[in-house]
Amino acid sequence: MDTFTVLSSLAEPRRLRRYMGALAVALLGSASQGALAECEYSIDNSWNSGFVAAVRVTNDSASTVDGWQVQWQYSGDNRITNHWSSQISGNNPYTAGNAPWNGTLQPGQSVVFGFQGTSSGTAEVPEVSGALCDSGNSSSSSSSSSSSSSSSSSSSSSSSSSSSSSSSSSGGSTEHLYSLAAFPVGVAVSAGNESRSFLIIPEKQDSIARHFSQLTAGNIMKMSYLHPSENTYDFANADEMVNWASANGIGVHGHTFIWHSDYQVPSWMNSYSGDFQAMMNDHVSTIADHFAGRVESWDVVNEAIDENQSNCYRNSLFYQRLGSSYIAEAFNAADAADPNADLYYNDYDTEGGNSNKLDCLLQIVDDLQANNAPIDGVGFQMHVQIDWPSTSQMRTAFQAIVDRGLKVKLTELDVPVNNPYASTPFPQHTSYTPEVAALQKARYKSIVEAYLDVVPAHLRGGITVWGLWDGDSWLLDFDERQGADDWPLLFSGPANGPYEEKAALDGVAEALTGQ
Ligand code: 9MR
Repeated sequence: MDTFTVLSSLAEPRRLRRYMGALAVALLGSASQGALAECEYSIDNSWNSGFVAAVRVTNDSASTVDGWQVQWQYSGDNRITNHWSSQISGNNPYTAGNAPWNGTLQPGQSVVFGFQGTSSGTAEVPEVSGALCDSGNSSSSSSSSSSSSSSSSSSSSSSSSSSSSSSSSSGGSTEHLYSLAAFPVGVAVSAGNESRSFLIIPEKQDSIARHFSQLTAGNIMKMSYLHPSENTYDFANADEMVNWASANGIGVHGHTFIWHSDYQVPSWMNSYSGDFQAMMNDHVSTIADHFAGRVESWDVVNEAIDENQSNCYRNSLFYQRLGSSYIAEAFNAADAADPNADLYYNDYDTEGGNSNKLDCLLQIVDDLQANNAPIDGVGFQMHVQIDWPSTSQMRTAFQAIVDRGLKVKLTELDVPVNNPYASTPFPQHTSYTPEVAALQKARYKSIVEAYLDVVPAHLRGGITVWGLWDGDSWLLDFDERQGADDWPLLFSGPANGPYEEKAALDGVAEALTGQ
């Protein structure tokens, strides 16, 4: 068995965080040999008119299962309105079958699928039945599941990934990216009322559930979304996203409590005339408290640096009202409300190419540590170019944070193939050819290699790409890119080529498996 196959069979979602799974499930897997097969229904969240629930199906037989189906019926008025990671038919009773990508279960593997529904008060926990499900009596009935095991070839082909994909623009040989890492592998998503919300696009849900272990809201957990007026917090959209993640065994990184950006500071805050410090602390702690236990890490303060100011601090609303101490105050407020979340300072252009900005970052981090602010790590956004900065500059930047005993998280990685700041005419590439794909794959790979080389395992906060599909990338609308097309992410589509996994994804996988 190659490394990939071992890891992927160990790290299937089990309602544990997926990357913890890479280590912890190794133990669970061996301990559960011979245990009864399980089809387990659990409620993730419920309120007076609805619920979010999940079913976990485990293959405890000795054979590979190729396709699964389970049924259940509510005795009361619970009804399903929305589902993900399975194909559901019927209307009480319900039948759920595998999605195209999660039908194969190796011995010991689990799959989790989720759904949302309505109720008039009580979220029921019905019995789930199916060929794989043990009825609960003595001998394991799971052997029946092996009936469909004939095509058990499944995942091992993934080990062959690398070289061939480098000559093609598409990838597709990686089964579960997240299973290759013992840290979060994340993706930023549109959600809530955004037009490309993953919650209304099943293909997005499939790719996310298949490859990622953490979500960041690209927008809907920013200040103006969560705190639209002084006395109003609006958590509905964010809760829907967080519930989906939780039902799929996926973690959430929160972005962000404090950000100067005009787009995101709610207008009422700009004109606030009361005690600004108390108001800011209340903002941070109310949000941290609401998501405590469901959001595992936060960008506490985003983009506070202006490297052109002699003291490094951006002249933001928060700096104007409170001076530089607002950063430590925000960390303290977050920590008091949710002591278990990892707390990050997050910024762009700090990954080495701009040495003034890196110097400012280190000054701010040193200041926070000198003041005993509860900072756990630094987020490097990583909106890099295909040829800038060099990976040796990145290594220097990551090392400086490691030297301070802090976690390093790559929070917003994307790699456009055209560089508007290069000396060659822009855009350098007008189509996404296999050669360009190979260049981009190599760049993604070398960035992940630099991360793994420099950051020791206990300080790896994870790697998140800033968007799922090329056509959704913020870069396409970024003024400085003058409307030029680009292909910066790990998946093509929807308007930007057919929807498929790209060679860039294989580049990440190769780095994670040391190929
Ligand atoms: O990708 C985000 C884009 O959709 C928003 O319009 C924009 C303003 O809210 O923010 C973008 O995300 C930014 C992130 O929050 C902070 N780092 C830079 C990201 C790209 O601009």
